[in-house]
Amino acid sequence: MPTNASPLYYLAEERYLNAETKDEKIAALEEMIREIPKHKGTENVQAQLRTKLAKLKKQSGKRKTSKGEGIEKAGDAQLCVIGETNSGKSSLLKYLTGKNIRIDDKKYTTTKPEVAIFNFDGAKLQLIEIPSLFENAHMSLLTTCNLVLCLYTNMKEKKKIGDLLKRRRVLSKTIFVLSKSDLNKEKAYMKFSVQSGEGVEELKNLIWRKLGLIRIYTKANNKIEKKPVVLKKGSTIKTLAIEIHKDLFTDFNFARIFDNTQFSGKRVGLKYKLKEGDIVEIHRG
Ligand SMILES: Nc1nc2c(ncn2[C@@H]2O[C@H](COP(=O)(O)OP(=O)(O)OP(=O)(O)O)[C@@H](O)[C@H]2O)c(=O)[nH]1
Ligand SMILES: [Mg+2]
Repeated sequence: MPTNASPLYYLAEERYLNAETKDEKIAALEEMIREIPKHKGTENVQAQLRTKLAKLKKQSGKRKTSKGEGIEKAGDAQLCVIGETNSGKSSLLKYLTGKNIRIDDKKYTTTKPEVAIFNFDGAKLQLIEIPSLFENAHMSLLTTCNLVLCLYTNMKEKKKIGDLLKRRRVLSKTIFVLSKSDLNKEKAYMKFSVQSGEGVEELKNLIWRKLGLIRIYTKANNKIEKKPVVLKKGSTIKTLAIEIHKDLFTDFNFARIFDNTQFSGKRVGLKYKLKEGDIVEIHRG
């Protein structure tokens, strides 16, 4: 396991391990190589990853790397927003991120991927609107992103985009959401409206749960850091210590966990499994 790897590295690694096709494996490996911290300690792992990638590419006859339209990953996770034209993709991006994006009831207003960062209680989620022309170059972003949000306003749209996502093998990381619920009285598991605000909080929470990430707050000198460290669900104190600074791991003595249970303040070791919202104070030896 590489030291100081970001949550995105682990998500890519998980995708690599669960990949069913060579193309998915290649995309996941490319991401692992992008995300792995570049220092001496990881040189061996980097070399192993590159060898695996070269072998896979040779087998699948592909040499060119897909750079996802040159959009650099940023933040703690990357989400693609897809849907038929006029389904309200830009409106959702604007609502969540505040970015001034062109919104219009004319068809195909967005022709290039729109990128904006959504700050979700300290976690930074990169949102990308996929233009509804569904060009291959844009659709390749679906493979490497962490989550796909599929907006639809009726069942016909849901079926059409659902089929596209199935062919791209990204259904398992897709959330289907009925948009414009102020106009649309159709029943849906998840629906929202940027007009009335209905369902937006529920949608944010669902996104967070589906990403499988947790926010951990560090405490030092009696002060709780406002900005959380974002980790993969199931991470331990060890992952946290390495993520903050490798010295914290090598000098580790014990940690204290502050939470809303009766055990708040208890001492724990490196193997302790963290949970969403934990406040952690690390003590060096
Ligand atoms: N009533 C209502 N109108 C909405 C809502 N969301 C978006 N709209 C309207 O729907 C139209 C299309 O919205 P956009 O956000 O531009 O849709 P889009 O999916 O980005 O469309 P393209 O980029 O053109 O493919 C605009 O006129 C929006 O004002 C909503 O929640 N309620
Ligand atoms: Mg748009």
